[in-house]
Amino acid sequence: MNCEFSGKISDRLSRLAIELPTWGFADTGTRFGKFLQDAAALTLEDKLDDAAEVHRLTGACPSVAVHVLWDVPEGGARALADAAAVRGLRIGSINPNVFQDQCYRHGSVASEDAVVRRRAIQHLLDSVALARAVGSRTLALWFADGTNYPGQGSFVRRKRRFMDALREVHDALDPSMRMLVEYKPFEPAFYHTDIADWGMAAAFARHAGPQAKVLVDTGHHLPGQNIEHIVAFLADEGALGGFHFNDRHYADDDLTTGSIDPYRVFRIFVAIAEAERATGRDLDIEYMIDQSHNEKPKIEAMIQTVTTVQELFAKALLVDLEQLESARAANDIVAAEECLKSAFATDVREALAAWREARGFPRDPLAAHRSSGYTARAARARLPRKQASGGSYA
Ligand code: AFD
Ligand code: MN
Ligand code: MN
Repeated sequence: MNCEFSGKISDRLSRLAIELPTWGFADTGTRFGKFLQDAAALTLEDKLDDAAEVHRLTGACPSVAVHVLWDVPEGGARALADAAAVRGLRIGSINPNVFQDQCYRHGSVASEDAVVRRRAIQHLLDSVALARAVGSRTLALWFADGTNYPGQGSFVRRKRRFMDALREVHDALDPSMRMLVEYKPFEPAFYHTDIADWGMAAAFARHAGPQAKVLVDTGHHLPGQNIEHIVAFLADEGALGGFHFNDRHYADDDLTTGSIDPYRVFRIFVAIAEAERATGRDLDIEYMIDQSHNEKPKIEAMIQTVTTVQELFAKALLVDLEQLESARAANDIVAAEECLKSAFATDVREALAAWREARGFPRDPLAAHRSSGYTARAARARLPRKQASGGSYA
């Protein structure tokens, strides 16, 4: 079943900004190793060039998430903001790194070592200053803190350290800023993670202050969890800050969004559509991609993700919410379910292609990229630099 977008859907789609992560353009891997791609981004400029290519072809990705220790150039914040602006982009969420340095072996803000805790909090405060300097309003906080063995740590003492640290960081935010507290049930810690689920993240956010919200990473749920229920609950609480989109078959697999279970992403967007209908306005949340493209060409994977998010969001906007409410009121389960199934079954690709064309973008961004020769040019330009840098590229 094909469709045409109403003005309302077309307008709402044009307000769906999808943030790209710098780390999605660089060589990544698993703990078992990295497989290098000739065209993978090496430098911040490479990453921003690649993000600009995705935005050029989709028009939906004006901002780029950065990781503080991986992306901030020598010239600091000004150079970072300028490097984005010159490519028609802006810096989006600031992601501190309090998980990779040796001192964080036994945790960051939850560490038993007060010096380590202080260093981690200072890095978070420096990240707030960086956000201020580049004009970002969002601090995206993910912590690897946790333990690997029973008895290793005091759950409560660690909880209180997090509450103190997040409160201190929250109080350093400018009024326009927000901190998004991300949760993850396991990995790299395998016995407990200090911010393990949405409830803990919501409690930490509530304790930190009104500018703290919850960041829902779609890959950070144990099998069987109902993510759309979590999203609806957090949105109704005013506690939803945004998403890290990816897909998973087993755990935090960071596969491309909608590649495994598009119906799950669609149901999340139906929860968003219902929340926006209830409030009469767009939810003020960040739609961010957080994926590792270990096998797929990175820009192709990113474009696939953006167009899939647009498709599923458009399908969710097709759900007749009035009809759904009537079916619910009548306990007509089948009719209610059919409201979702018929919207999900609608092929929106032609309508999306026309919508893109009307806004001056390629009807098929992926095909446009694949025929552009961009990746081959990037590989020619970057491979010599990689080989010159030695290491695993040699
Ligand atoms: C890893 C973590 C988490 C975090 C991301 C970017 O699991 O999702 O948001 O890295 O730092 O995927
Ligand atoms: Mn994430
Ligand atoms: Mn993750």
